[in-house]
Amino acid sequence: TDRFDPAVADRRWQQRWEEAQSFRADSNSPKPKSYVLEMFPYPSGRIHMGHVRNYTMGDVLARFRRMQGFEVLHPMGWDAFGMPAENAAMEKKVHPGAWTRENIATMRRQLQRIGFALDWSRELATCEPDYYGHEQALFLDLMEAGLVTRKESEVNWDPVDMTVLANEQVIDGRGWRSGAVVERKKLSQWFLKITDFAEELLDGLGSLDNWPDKVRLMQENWIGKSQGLQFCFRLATSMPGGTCDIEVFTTRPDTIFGASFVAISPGHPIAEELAAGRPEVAEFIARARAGGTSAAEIETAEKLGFDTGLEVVHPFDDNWRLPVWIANFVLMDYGTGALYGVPGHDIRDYEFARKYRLPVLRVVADTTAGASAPVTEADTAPGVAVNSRFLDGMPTSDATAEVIRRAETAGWGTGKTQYRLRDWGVSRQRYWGTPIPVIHCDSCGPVGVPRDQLPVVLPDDVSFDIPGNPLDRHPTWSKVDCPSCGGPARRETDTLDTFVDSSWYFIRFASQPGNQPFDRAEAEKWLPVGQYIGGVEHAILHLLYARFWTRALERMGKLSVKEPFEGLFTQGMVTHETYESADGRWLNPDEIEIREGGVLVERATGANVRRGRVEKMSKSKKNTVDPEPILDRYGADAVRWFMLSDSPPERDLEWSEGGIEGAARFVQRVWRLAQSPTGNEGEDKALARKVHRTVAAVGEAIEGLQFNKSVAALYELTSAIERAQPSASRDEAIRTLLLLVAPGAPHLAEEAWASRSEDGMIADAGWPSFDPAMLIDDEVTIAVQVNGKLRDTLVAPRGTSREDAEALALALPKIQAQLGGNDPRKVIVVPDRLVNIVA
Ligand code: ANZ
Ligand code: ZN
Repeated sequence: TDRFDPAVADRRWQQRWEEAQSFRADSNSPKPKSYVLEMFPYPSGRIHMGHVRNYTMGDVLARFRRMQGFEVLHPMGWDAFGMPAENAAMEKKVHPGAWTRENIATMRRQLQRIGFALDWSRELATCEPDYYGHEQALFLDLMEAGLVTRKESEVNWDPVDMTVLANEQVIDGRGWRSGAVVERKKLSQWFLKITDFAEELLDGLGSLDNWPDKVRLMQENWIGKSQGLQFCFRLATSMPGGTCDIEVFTTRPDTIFGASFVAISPGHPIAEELAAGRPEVAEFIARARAGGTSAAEIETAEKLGFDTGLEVVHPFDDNWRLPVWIANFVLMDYGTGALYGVPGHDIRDYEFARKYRLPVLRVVADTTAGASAPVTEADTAPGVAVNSRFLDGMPTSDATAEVIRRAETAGWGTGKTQYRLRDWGVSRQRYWGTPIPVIHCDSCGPVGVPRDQLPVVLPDDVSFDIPGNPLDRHPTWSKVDCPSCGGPARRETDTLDTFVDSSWYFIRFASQPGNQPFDRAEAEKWLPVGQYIGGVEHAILHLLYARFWTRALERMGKLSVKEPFEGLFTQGMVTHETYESADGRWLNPDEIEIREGGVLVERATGANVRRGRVEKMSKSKKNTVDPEPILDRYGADAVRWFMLSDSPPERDLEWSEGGIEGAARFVQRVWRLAQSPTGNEGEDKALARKVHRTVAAVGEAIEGLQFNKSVAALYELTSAIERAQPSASRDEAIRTLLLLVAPGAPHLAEEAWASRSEDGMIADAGWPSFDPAMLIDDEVTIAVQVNGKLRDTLVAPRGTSREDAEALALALPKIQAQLGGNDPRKVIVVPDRLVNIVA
């Protein structure tokens, strides 16, 4: 047939691959192993273009590796716990489980339509007891290894809904449902001791050569190692010598003579002590606690302070007193929950000092001459110490070392390495998550659930009619006997952060026995993941937690892998124009029509539409394009091809009608070539060389995840074949073309392969090799100038003689036209480069 029909072919080959179990990963295969993984999706409802792009990239690599002779593991599953399912339960009255499983079914069917080379036999969903039960076992392992702690920590509290809110549920300081101003509230919660691994996690970044630099840098900053000084201030009212009243941590000991106040967190024990006796302090603390707990919320909130009236003594001067304030920007769980403020050189301190009229001193300047320059904004750059007594003139780093040295010698402070990284709070006061396998007993304290009672399964009979955690109000679920003393006890009703689920799914993909989380020997055959592909939004949390989890398993002797992801690639987003109606509504591309002259109108009303910016596809801007109708119309390969073709994969890809149509045309062009008669004779050396070059270029591009480059090389080869005369070389070129397009357009490749009566499926074919000798260019392009001006070029064999080059140049029609029938006065030839004709 003269047209490739994806409606028939897609289905056919998907079925064949399925029947042949082509993409099943055999852990016992003697072949070298390759593990290709894309971040597994959250089953939100339907596949979106971002998924399609992400999974197409991984698929091309997985298919390429398979053709290269690797045993490939390319699995798929579902990050299935989380808030949206509970929101759906509250809004639509469907059970989170039913909602999630239905979405999984839809999205699985959609992914299958795109023809991804996935090992579906390893599919998993984190919301199934068969997954989270093993996670509970791992949690118990961590508990036994001392890597789990329970401590008080602040959560976002919605005082109207009387519920804990996730950070995402706090919008501009208010609860997303109630609109009430959110408060910070202390709760006892479970933490994983990721801080024990801070140095290791930082160090390990150095070995991740195949990670983007920007991601490594983001992790480094997140871990935030800083060298500083921890020391005690003595209250002016306490006796001199040895008293530690307020301990502070600073990374800038060099600025100690610029201190103008000491600030403590609203949660600091001294603040709480003062509040007990003074209602105005209690009232201030309540006010300071309003607003969310996220760093961004605290950073942007207005600075609030309360002068306690207390004073402390400067460590270098017994007569120097500093006032003690309670300030909302001081975090309780960082450093010591207290600091000394240096408004001249710290942005937050500056803002605070201006508001409360505290002194602003300059103690750092570019040079000693700048000592009296006024401070008009916090000057955070290093320089030399000024107005700082014995430190004057010292560069910042020396001054820092000097203060630490003096503090340590005199015994009032110690140099300290500090990490910004906090322990990982994993308690969520939610239903749709992995139940934390702990039982609380009044006499025994928290006790791990005995392993033979795992999994602790979520109860199905829950209601979402009122806010809060349904597990808390379930009539029976939490009432259990203490596993230790047998007395009445209470099941933990917090569930695990969903980032725990995604911290080890790649291990479970590699090995999934029924009786344990994974089989060590089998998992180690596959791990680490060779290439991990996903969104840059996971650059910090997910990737850091997974690294931690892997190292924790390693430390516990359960896995000898230190880094889970050897290669990481963060792909760009899929974007689309936005459209806005005359009355300011965002319109979906479906709702508009292009009239003559490119004028956009709203289909329903005929009113003009404003073309907005190109932005990431999102529901809120209504600029999404649903992949499914596109698949119906163009077939899987055109969609896949477009995802690969238009932009470098790390950049954004703008969805366009023209782009998908171009991809669809390419599919048909390849198909038409494949239908040309075979059995031709004769050699076409130029074409053969082009084929070898393309094999080399496409292989190198896919290896480097530069899919757009591989596409460009294939466009070139296709055009070259189209231009060539029938020959044995051309037959061979078409065959190779099919092998090269197979990772990107596998249905087309299979259908064409079969139509040419090739053996077996292309999915089982080997990647073509190339002859390096054929890569060397033996033709050159020679510039032809007339009177020094470029007029034309010619292609000639390398090493063409001066005489031949001159003759070829003079025979060019454009040059003859330039000469107008006259003989040239002189001809200068630079062999293989240039012919210059002087007329
Ligand atoms: C004096 C000073 C002077 C500071 C100066 C900075 C600049 P990093 O570098 O992020 O680790 N700090 C200490 N504990 C804090 C807390 N619980 N909440 C908020 N801020 C706190 O930050 C360390 C710096 O953050 C410390 O150094 C302290 O302010 C502040 F020109 O001390 B600095
Ligand atoms: Zn007990």
